[in-house]
Amino acid sequence: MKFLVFFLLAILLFPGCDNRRNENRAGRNHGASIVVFIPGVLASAIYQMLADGVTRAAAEFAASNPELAPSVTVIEGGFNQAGWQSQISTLAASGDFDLIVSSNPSMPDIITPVSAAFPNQKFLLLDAELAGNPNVFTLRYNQREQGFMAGYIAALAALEAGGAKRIGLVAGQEYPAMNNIILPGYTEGARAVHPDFEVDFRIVGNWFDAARAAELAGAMIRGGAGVLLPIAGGAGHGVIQAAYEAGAKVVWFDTNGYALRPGTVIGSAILRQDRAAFEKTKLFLEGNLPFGRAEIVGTADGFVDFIDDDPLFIAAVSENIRERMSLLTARFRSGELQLEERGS
Ligand code: RBF
Repeated sequence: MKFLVFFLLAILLFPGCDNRRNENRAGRNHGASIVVFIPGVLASAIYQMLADGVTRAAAEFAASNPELAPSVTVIEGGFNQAGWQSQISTLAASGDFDLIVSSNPSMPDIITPVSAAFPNQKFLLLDAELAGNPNVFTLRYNQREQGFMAGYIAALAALEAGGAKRIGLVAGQEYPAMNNIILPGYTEGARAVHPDFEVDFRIVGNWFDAARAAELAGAMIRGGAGVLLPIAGGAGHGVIQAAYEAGAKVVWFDTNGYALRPGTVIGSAILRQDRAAFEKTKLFLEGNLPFGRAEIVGTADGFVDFIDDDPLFIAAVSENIRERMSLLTARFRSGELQLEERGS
C-alpha cells in the first residue's frame, strides 16, 4: 500500500516523468509537448532540417497513437546570440514543454545553467556535444569527413581549371568546430588531391549578410581561389552569386545545393540532420531516448555524405572528377576510410 501511495504521489509530483502520458494544467490526458528553438532563422537549411525532422516524427507518432498526439512549436530565436539563453530559460520556466530541441555547437554551454535551474527540463541537442547531463541528449556529426569531401572536390575542380592551388572557405563566424574540425578537414581533403593546396579562410561576421559574403568571395577569387565553400547560412547565397559572375565554382555544405545555381555549384557535402531529428524525436516520444549520452555519427552511419547521383552534379563536373569522387565516397560510406573525430 505504501508503494502505491508513493507511486501515486510520484505521478502527481512529477507529471513530466512519463513522456507518453502527461497531465496538462486542465488535468486532461494529452501527448508530449515539444518546442524547437531555432538559434538563428529557418532560412538556414540546417535549422529547417531540424524543424522538419521533429515535425515528421510527431506526425508519425500521432498516426499510430492518436490519443497521445504530440504538439510541436517552432520558435526562431533570431541572430542576437546574447538573447538565446534567456529565451530558452523562459521556455524551460514555463513548464509547458516536455522537450526543448535545438541545434548548434554553442548550445551545450548555453543550456547548462538553464538545465541546473530547471532540473526537470529535458533537452535534445543536435550538431552539439555534451555528455553526462542526465537531462540532455546530444548528437554530433563527423564534420572532419564532411569537410574532407568538400575539400577534395574543391581541389579536384581547381586543379582541373588550371589555376593556383588555392581554394576558399567563407564562414559565418569562427567557433571551435569550425576552426578545429571543419577547416582542418577541408584543408586535409584538398591536400589529399595535391599537397600544395592552400585555403583562403574568411569570416562574414554573421549568418545573413549576403552582400558582405559576396564582397569577400570576389576578393578571394581575385586572389586566385577558383572554388569556394560557404558555411555562412543565408550569407552563402552571396558567395554563389559572386562565383557565378566571375566564372568561379562553389561547393555547398549541409544540404543539396546543385539546383541553387546549376553549373556553378559543383559539390554538396551534406548532413542528414532531418533524419537525425526524426529518429531522436521518435525515440523520445517512445520513451527511449538515452539522456546523458553524447553520440557522434559519420558517413558510414549515413548521417554525413556527398551527393554524387544528382544529374546536376553529373552535368557540372568532368568524368574524371566524378570517378574520383565516387571512389572516395564509396570508401567513406563502407567505413573502409574513417577519419577520427575528437571533441572540439
Ligand atoms: N549555421 C547556419 O547555417 N546558420 C546559422 O545561423 C548558424 N548559426 C550558428 C551560430 C553559432 C553560435 C554556431 C557555433 C554555429 C552556427 N552555425 C550556423 C553553424 C552550424 O552549427 C554548422 O556548423 C554549419 O551549418 C556546418 O554544418
